[in-house]
Amino acid sequence: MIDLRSDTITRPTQKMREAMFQAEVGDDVYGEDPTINKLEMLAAKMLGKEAALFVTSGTQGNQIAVLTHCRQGDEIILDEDSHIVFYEGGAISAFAGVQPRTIKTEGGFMDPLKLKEAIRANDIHFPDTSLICLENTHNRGGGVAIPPSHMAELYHVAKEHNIPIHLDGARLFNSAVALGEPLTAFTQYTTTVQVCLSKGLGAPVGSILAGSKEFIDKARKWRKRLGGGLRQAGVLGAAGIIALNEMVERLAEDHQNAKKLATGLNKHPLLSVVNHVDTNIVLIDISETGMHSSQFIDKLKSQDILAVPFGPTTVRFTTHYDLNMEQIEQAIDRILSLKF
Ligand code: TLP
Repeated sequence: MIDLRSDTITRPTQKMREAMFQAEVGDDVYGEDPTINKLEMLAAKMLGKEAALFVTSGTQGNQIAVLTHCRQGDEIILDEDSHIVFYEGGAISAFAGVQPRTIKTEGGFMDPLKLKEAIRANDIHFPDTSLICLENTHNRGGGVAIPPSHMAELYHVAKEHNIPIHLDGARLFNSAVALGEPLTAFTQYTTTVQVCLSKGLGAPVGSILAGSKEFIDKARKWRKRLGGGLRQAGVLGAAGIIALNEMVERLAEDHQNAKKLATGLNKHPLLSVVNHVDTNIVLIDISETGMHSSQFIDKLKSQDILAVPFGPTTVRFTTHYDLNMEQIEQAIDRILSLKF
């Protein structure tokens, strides 16, 4: 099976498994897990923030960020196609009780003017705008790497209105590698950031939420309230340390594989790649086949290829370190031979 559904399917490397086996641990709710403490310090340093918190997932990291930044009844501004709006089960409304004010972006690039216009004035009728959420890379935009210069423009609008920015950086490492920029080039324009260890970096579980020490102290309490206070979490943290220290640069291979896949799939007369392949995501439009994406995915499955639907006529393929160039070539050959 050639599994191109997501980079979340990667399994921990041998080195991660050994580090997990040998991890020094303690009770992290008491702040006594040395491996988690080391991971959080390392992550904070890499992200250029004062402090960091290990959380169970990207979704939990984003939700804790919203809970910590906002109060019930506040409004938060975000892209209508952002993961937080599209894929988190309405959690911002269910848990934080905030109202989303969504903006249509150009493939993940939020127009600073539209952002400015969406910020509420001080009026008794209006909710308070208490947070702006950005996403980089942008998943539904096709893994687009948003350059720091664009983030700077949005940051200046936010700063003018004294509104914090939370970055859903589930795949921020992909942007950093694709654009050849350090992580801090992006995070300098954020108040808080969430990054996933369990996507392209290959750790089995976990994300990092980073920000000021004061913010992370409050976030730690939210994590506990949500039942995310783990005990001997160093078993997981040990894999996270390897993810941060050893798995970032190799993302370039995934990006190369995605470009190869895109070039290959474009040769099919009925398929067309619709995104600019900056990182590890390829989106194809299948409307010319006359199929719905779920039928197309079943057809792929019969050829031992897995992908995910991204709309009625759009399908997503994601490359990752559990797939090598040879498997990408096999996937291309099999897809090019499909008849509709
Ligand atoms: N995205 C998953 C699915 O949920 C769609 C995927 O396969 O791409 N932010 C972004 C931008 C994400 O893409 C994801 C996961 C998350 C947050 C949530 O991370 P987890 O799955 O750890 O909760």
